[in-house]
Amino acid sequence: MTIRAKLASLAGALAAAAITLVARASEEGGSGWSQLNMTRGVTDISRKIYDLHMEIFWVCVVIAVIVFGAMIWSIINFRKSRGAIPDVTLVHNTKVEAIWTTVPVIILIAMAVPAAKTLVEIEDTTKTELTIKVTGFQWGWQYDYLDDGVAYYSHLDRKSDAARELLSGIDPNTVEHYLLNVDHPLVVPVDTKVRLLVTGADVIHSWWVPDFGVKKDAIPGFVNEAWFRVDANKAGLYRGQCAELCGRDHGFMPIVVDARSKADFAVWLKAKAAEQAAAPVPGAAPVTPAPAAPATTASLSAPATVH
Ligand SMILES: [Cu+2]
Repeated sequence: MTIRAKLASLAGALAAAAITLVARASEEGGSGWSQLNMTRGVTDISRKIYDLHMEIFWVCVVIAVIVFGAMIWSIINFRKSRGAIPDVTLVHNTKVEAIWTTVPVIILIAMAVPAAKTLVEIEDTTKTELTIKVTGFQWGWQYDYLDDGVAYYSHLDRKSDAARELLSGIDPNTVEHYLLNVDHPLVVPVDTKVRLLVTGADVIHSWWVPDFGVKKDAIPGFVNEAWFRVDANKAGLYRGQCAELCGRDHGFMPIVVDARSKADFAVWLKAKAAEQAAAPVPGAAPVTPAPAAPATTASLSAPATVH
């Protein structure tokens, strides 16, 4: 096989692989390319992260086209078989070296400024309205509504758990949201700045929900902060997974967030607090007395914790 034939067959194989990937992505819903890309998400921050990602992606594309274009053009036009003679005027040429040092520096600064701005916003956990402690453990999550006396565990749902057993005989394709469903989702209100205090009970885990643009390591002995504010009109279920290899069942500790309207959330929180006051969950945080005033939308929108 000549080199040319080998290259042709390699290019053919790559193109076929790319087509399969896009076709498969389109089957799974949404258009092909949007499935291959990051999600735009349902928070202001997730959209900013997405826009930043696209901006820098296009910078990379332009650089790649210019650099690879010049390279390929030079390789073809100045090949030895055409009798090309090396031009050494550019070797150790101060002017050229100054240009190809300055231009990348300018490009890097131009990219660093918007990236830093978004990063600062991501880290800004001031003026939060609800604080939830998230503890990752082998293998699940514990959610602790610090100001409301509500705490519970969130595990892989039973259907996925039964199907994933070795020789279970259950076809995973028949299980809805296989390995992406939990028994007790994290319930949060929309249009509310929710602060998460993320920690680990045993090894390092990572709380990751792509639609919120949140991925935070849960490290034993450390408390990491993260926050999100789900768009007011985007109530619904959002799924994520542990994103830090944490042991045998790392793949079996999904995350589900149930974003509800402020009123629905207030009702849920009150009911859950009453339920837990009646029968405290073993291992859960001590229950604080329920507030005298009923939890209303108004009391929710007022900042519970201001820093
Ligand atoms: Cu984990």
